[in-house]
Amino acid sequence: MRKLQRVLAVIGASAAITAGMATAAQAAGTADAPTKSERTGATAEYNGKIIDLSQGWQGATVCVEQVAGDVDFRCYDEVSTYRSAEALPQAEPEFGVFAKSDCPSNNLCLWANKNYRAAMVRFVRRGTHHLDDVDFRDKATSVYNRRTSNSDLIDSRSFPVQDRVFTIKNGGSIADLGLIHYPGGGHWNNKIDIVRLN
Ligand SMILES: [Ca+2]
Repeated sequence: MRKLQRVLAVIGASAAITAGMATAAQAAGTADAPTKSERTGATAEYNGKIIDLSQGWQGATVCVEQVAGDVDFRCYDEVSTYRSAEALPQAEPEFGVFAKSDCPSNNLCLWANKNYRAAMVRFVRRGTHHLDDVDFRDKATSVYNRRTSNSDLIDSRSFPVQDRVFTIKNGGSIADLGLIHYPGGGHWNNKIDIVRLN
């Protein structure tokens, strides 16, 4: 199953939908970017149960978007467990510390602390992802767009003020969004509400 998921990750979201997984894609908000009132929180499998990620991570430290299956995300509470399950290198500078290498190819990853540390959420499906669906709105401090196309990091603004959009190119990473200038003053730390994978 894991192998299949990796293969699908490479093929991409459109192929997954073609394979009859449109329902799962829509649940993740990738279809028509529904408004908040139309959306439900993302589902996640965590320690053998299904949780609603929008209501909190319940102790999880890393949540990984799934390409296929009954849930939108899979969450882990141990770094080592996550790395084993996802076939990532176990080497790490300090115990329990995340690293940029925890974000594999084709993914866009957000971390709660700078230098790619603390809680991490991983997205792989092309399209719009509302971070309040995964309880990560206004929480991202570092980002790695390990994809072959650019992605948009968006801070929602109330009409008539336009949303602020920061485009991060393919392969780009930012260790501290606090160093990125925000239009009109301030910085991008803890600002991102939506990510769009192109
Ligand atoms: Ca915001």
